[in-house]
Amino acid sequence: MNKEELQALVRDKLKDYPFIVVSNREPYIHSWVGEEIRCLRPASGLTMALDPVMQACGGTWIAHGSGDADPDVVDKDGRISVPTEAPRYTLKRVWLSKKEEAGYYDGFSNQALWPLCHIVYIKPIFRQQDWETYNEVNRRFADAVYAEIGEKGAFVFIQDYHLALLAKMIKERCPNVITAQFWHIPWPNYEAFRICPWQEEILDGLLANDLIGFHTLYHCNNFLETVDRTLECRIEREKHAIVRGGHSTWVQAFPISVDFAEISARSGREEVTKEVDRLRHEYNLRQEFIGIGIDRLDYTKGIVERFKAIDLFLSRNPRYEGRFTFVQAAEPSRTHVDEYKKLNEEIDELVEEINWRRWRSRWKPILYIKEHFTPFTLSALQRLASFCIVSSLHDGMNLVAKEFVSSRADGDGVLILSRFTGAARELTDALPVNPYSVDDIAKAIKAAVIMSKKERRTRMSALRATVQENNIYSWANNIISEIAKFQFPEG
Ligand code: GDG
Repeated sequence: MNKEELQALVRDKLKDYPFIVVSNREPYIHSWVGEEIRCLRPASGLTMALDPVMQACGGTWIAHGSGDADPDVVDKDGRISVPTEAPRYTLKRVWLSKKEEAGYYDGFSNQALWPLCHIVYIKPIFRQQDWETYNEVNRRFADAVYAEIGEKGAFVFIQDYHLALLAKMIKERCPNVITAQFWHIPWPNYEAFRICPWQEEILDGLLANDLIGFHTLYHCNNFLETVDRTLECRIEREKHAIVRGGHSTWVQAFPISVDFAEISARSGREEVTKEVDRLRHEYNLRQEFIGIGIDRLDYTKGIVERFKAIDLFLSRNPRYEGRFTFVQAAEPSRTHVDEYKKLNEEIDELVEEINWRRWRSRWKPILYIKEHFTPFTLSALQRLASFCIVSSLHDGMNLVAKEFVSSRADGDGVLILSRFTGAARELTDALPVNPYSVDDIAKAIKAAVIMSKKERRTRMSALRATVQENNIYSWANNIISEIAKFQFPEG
């Protein structure tokens, strides 16, 4: 499936119904840099995945306007056409106060739901005030959807855990919509989820959807089990449906992906070749082996374990000292949340300690760069790498793994991949690791650097075929084809 085929499908299946995407994070952020306004793409798996779909389908994307220049570039209704250089769809921004952001985003979304759904042994924090703000902000998004479609028929595609109550709120006011929600993070088992004091309200909100999607069948089954043990309802397992109060919600797995064709083509462009040269020169990346990691700075991504493994690998294999550098691109994330501040400090100290102990002349084992990169720089990093480590302790999918594979049009490079990512279920030609075992990751690094060119190429070719086949357009196609089976109410 490609972009054009998806466009044809949307024209055919959704006909004249508006296509609305709603998410917390916006796909383009406008910021002031001195006297100039710059537009940047956030480091977010969700927006990276959905932007090509929206570019293909058109429609309206409603999201929180988080950039300091966002209000300066929109019309009176908060709208702007994006991408600005070649507009394909409308971005409508919802404005939130600092207090709302603190309670809904930093608070309930990222200190309660995020650690609740990722089993990495960080205790969720449930504050009554955060929950109330989360409700209010979901209501603000519902108002924005209503302002956009009124009582007309429409297809509303809700994203993620920030908006668990939205479908119910929308349906109370917009009876002619069909809603689908994609949950981008894992859904834990019932035992884990039931500690949430508002578990029933969250499930009640989600079940207003006609369709709920997760990355894997395992997450779907966890969800069905949670609903079955929490609410009065009927589960039709063979149909993967939940029937409650006469309404059915279908629950299905749709493994998300990336724009393989675009990323693959980008990696061969002249700009990327120049960027590879610049990086080599600027950071003195002339070693025989370059490993890379690209992540939001998040405790679920297993960055600490990765660095300890690099240290262990060098202790066991001292002949690689000076011949190997690991480049970690880490974009700071959720910086107001205490757990993230702690992680930031922990990683800074760890890198400092490892590099201090091992440096020689101009060489250090870890090059830790904490900044936002452009997609071109990310492509360049991916191209110059001998291997990429994705060591998430728990991850819904992980797009970095799929982006690395897509960018290796040269057919080389090794992917070391945590077993606890959704991606590990599809990318079976990667080197699998248990990220809790530093020893396991260190052995995988060794395996990557000694792997023969023939084996690297065989594995990479299989990985590329998988991502090429199940790309982001196939993902959108699968969801939209399911939606099209519902009868759109007359509006
Ligand atoms: C959630 C789920 C699921 C990173 N640094 C920069 C940058 N990035 C981009 C990467 C990638 C994205 O951010 C991160 O995506 P992931 O999938 O790895 O992780 P989450 O953000 O946690 O995403 C995840 C995803 O949703 C989609 O459903 O896969 O499991 O947790 O695209 O390349 N992008 C730019 N500069 C950076 O410095 N431009």
